[in-house]
Amino acid sequence: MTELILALDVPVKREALAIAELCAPHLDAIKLGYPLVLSAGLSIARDLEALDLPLIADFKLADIPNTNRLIAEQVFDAGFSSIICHGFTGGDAVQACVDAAADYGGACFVVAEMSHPGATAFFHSGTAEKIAELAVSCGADGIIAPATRPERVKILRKIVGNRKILSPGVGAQGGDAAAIAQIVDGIIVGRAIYEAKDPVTAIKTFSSVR
Ligand code: OMP
Repeated sequence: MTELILALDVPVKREALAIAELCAPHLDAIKLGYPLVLSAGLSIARDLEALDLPLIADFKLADIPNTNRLIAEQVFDAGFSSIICHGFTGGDAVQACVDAAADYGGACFVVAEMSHPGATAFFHSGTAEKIAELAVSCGADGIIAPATRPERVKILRKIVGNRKILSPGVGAQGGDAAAIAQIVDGIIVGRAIYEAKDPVTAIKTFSSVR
């Protein structure tokens, strides 16, 4: 079954914890990034520990290898189980993230192509394909690919084989959950859940298609 991952981009700690607790029984993982961690700190991972869900750190690491490793180590030390990094930085920078993840028994996902409209300016013309190849050659656990462009995900799937594809862009960004759930390993959903009047009912609409 396709995993359901909540993007917890709620910048008020108290509200984020309440939504996470409410949604946790219906989720496979929670993804946290700058909006929440900049306001609540990395220790938010410990606050969410009791929910017993994998926590994905979405800082889209995009630095030199040494800096990527230093950031990744802090993230894993804080209790996260996966990191997301960019791939356009090249093989050595991605390898630093993959190696750091491996040292902690964690996972590393590489952004191959982004989901927003502007992403086509740089990720198309073969770039996403090259990044997906890089993710495979570095031994990454998988890639991030856009739910807003299932036809592109199919192309990237041919490159990454059975490595995981996690896909954001359903709901608020217009991607069709039912269509994308057939071809990826996990869908990442934020606003369509945490901004819903009833987040659990919203989750159930996503759960029903996977
Ligand atoms: P919603 O658009 O609210 O569902 O949130 C989507 C989540 O996925 C946000 O946390 C984004 O930062 C993230 N995301 C994308 O939307 N597009 C991408 O191409 C990559 C990501 C990501 O790496 O998670």
